Amino acid sequence: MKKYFLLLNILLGAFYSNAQNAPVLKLQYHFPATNWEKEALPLGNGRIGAMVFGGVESDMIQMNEHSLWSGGPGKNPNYNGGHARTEEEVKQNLKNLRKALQDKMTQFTNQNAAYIDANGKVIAADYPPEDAMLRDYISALMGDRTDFGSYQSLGNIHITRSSTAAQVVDTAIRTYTNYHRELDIEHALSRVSYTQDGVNYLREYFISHPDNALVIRLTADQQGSLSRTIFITTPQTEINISAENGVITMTGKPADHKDTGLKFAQQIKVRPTGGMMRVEDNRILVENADEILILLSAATNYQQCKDNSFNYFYDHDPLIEVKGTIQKIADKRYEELLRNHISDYESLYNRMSFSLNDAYNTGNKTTDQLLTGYKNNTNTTAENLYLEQVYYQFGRYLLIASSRKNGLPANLQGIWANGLNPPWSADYHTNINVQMNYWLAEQTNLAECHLPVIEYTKSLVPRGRYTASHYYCKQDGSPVRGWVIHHENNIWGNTAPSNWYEGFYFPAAAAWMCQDIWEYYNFNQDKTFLEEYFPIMLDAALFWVDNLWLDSRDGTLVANPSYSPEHGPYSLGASCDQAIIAELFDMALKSAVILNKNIPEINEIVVAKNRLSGPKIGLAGQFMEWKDELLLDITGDNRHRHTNHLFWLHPGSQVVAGRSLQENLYAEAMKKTLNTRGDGGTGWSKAWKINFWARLHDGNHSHKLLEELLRESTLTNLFDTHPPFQIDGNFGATAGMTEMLVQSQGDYIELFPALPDKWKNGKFKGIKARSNFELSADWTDKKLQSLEIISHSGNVCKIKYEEISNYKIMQQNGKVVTPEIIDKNMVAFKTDSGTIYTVTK
Ligand code: FUC
Repeated sequence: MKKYFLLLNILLGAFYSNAQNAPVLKLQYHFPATNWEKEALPLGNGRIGAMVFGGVESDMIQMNEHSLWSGGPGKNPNYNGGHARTEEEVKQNLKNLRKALQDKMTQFTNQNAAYIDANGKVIAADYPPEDAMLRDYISALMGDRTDFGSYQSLGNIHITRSSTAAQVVDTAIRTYTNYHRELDIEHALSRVSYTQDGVNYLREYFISHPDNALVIRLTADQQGSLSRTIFITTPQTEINISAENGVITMTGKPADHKDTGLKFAQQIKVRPTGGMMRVEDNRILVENADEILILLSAATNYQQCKDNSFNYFYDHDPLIEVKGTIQKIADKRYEELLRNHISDYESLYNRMSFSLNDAYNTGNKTTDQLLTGYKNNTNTTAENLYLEQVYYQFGRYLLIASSRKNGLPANLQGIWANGLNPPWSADYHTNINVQMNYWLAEQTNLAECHLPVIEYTKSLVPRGRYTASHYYCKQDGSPVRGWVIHHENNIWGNTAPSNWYEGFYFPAAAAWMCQDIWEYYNFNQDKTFLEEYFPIMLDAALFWVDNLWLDSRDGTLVANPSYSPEHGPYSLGASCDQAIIAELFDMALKSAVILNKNIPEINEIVVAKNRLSGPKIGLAGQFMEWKDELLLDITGDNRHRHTNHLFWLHPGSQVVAGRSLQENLYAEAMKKTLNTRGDGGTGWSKAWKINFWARLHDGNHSHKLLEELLRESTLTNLFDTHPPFQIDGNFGATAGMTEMLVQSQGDYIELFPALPDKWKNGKFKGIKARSNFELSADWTDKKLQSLEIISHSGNVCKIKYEEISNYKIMQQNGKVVTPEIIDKNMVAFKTDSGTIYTVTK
C-alpha cells in the first residue's frame, strides 16, 4: 500500500511540477468547502453534475442530473408552453397595442424629436411612461408561468467518518493537518488529501463521460484505515431510498409531478478493498478497509421532444438504465475508469491552449489567496497572469463539464444547481444568457460542446410555431409564418412570453438563437449540417418578414411592440430587435447562397431587409438604443447592465471595426455608448464588455474589464457571480479573452486585434477561426513571432495583421506561398484542406 501511495505521489508530482514554463492549471485550497455557491468545486460530464465539498469528518457531494426539472407536462398534462388567453384575445390586444404605440411614437416624434440647440447642445426627451391603457394591452400579452417549473437538485452523497448520519460540515475543531483540496482542470479531476492520526488520506473524484458515472476513490497510506458511512440525503420529497449488497438506490419524481411525469433514478455502488461492509438504515458502513471505491450514476425518463407530439417522457424506467450503467462498470479497475475519463476529456480540452510566458504561481498560492492578491494588488505579475490563465481554461472546463453531445445545454448555472428553487429556476434565458454560454464554444475548439444548444433550439420550434400563430399576426391581421420564442425557456417547450412586465417581451430570442446554427456552420463548414438546420433559420426569418410593422413615420419596417431588453420602454423598432432581425436576415441569405436555395422566400427576405429601420448614430454621437433619440440614451441611464443594442458589434457581425468607413463610424458611436454606460455591471455584463472592447480593438480596456470581473464578480471557486452565481460570465469572459487574440467575424482572420499590454509575451495553440481554420501562434513584446494555420476546409485564407505582407508564408512541404497582397496589413492565399501553413518574419 505504501509503495502504491508513493507511486501515486510521483505521478501526481509529475502533474504538479511541470516546469516553470507550463504551470499546471488548477484550483486549490487549504480548507474544505462549507458554502455550495462559493467554495464547492464543480465536476460534470454533460449529464451528471456534482459539487464537491471535501470535508474530512463528513464529505458532501451535491448531485445534479441535467434533465431533473419540475413543472411542464409532468405537472400539468395539458401544459401548452406557457400560453395564456385565447388567440382572439391576444391578437385583439396586439392590434390595439400596435396601433396605440404607433400613435404614441408619432406624437413623440412630432413633439419631442431630438435637436441641437443654438449652443450646440443636444436637446432630447424621454418617451412618456406607458399610460393605463397601454399597460393593459401590454399585460394582456404576458404568458402563464404557473407550470414553468425549475431545474432542481437530485440530492447529496455523504461520506462520513462516524457512523452517525447527516453531519454535513466539519466540526470547528480540526482533527487533521496538511489539508489540500483541488480541481485539476487539465484532467477534470478533483482531489482532497490530509493527514489524520498519522495516516495520509487521499480522495479522488471525477465524472466520466464515456462511463456516465461519478467515481470517487478513498485511499490511505496505512492498511485498514478507512471506516466510512455512505448515505444519501435529498431535498426531493417524492422519493424512495433503499440499500442492499453495497448499493444504495434512490428513485423518485419531482414533487409536483404526476405518476405519468418525470421519474429519476440514482444508484451508488460502494466497493471496498479489505475490511467489512454492511447495510444499516439505507446507509452503507465500511469498516477498516484499505480503499473504498464509490460509483454513481443517475438518469431520468426525460426525452427532448422535437416534434408535435409534445411527449417529453420515454416509456422506459430510468432505474433500468442506471442499473445497466453501474453493472457495466461495477468490476472495472479504477485506473481503467480514470484512463477512459482522462482520454475522453483530453480529446476536447487539449485541442486548445493559451499561455502567457511570464505566468507562474510564484508563491504556490491557493486560489483564494490568488484572488485576494489580485484584488489587493499583492500578487506578483506572474501570479496575476497565472490566475488569468486558470480562469481562461476554467471557462472551457465548465463547458466540457456541462454541455456534451446529446445532453441539454448549459443553463444559467451550467449543470449545477442547489435545492429545489435555484435562482431564475436555473433556466434558459435567451435575451443574452444562454447565448453567452456558447460564445466560446467554436473559437476555443469545442464544436461538439456547441451542439446541445442547437438541438435545444430545434426542440423549441414546434411549440414556437404555435406561439407565432397564437400570438402574432401581420399588420393587416392575417396569419404569420414561422416560429418564435421569448426570453425565459425551460426543457418542456415553454415558448410563450413570461409574465414580468419589465422584460417578458422579447420575440427576437428565436432569431438570436439561430446565430448558433450559423456560427456552427461558419466555423466548421459542414454543409450537411447547414442543410439540416436551414429550415429553422428560414422560418425564424419568415416570422419576422410577416411580423414587421410599417412605421408610418418613415415607411421603414420595425418590430412592434419592441422592448430594449430589460430596459424598455415599449416602443417601435428598438435597436436590439432591429439589429438581431437584420443579422438573422443576413445569415439566412448567406446560407441560401451556400446551399443554392432558389426559393421565392429568399426574395421576400431581401425586400424586408432593405426596408428595415436600421440602428443609427444619435446627434450626441452615441449608438442609439431606441429608434428615437432619447435623453436616456445620452445620459447612459444609470449604467444599465444590458447593452444589447450593440448586438451588431458583438456577437453580431454587421459592424466590424476597421472593415469600412461606415462601420468605423458605427464603432466610434458604440465606443461612446460604452463609455457613457460605464464599465460596471453584473458578472455577465462585464464579460460582454470584454468582448465589446476587444472588437473595438482596445485590448487594455478589455483587460481592465477582465480585472474587474476577477476582482468584483468572481467567487472563491472561480464561479462568476451576478450575484448570485451565474455561469454566463465565466463563458463570456473566456470568449472575450479569445477575441483579444483572434477575431474572424469580418470575412478575414484578424490576429491580435486587442492584445493588452499586460499580455506581452505568450502563445496559443488551436484557436478556431471562421471558414474552418485552426491557428497557433506565439508573440514576443506584443509582436507576432510565428503563426501556424491548419486549413481544415481548403478555403481562401485572408489574414489581417500589422505588416503581414512582410511575413513569409510556407506550406508544410517547404513550398513558399505567394499571397495576394491586399494592403500591407492584409494578405490572402488559397489553401488546401488538411494542409498546414506557417507564417514567420
Ligand atoms: C437576464 C439579466 C439578469 C439576469 C437574468 C438571469 O434577465 O438581465 O441580470 O442575468 O437574465
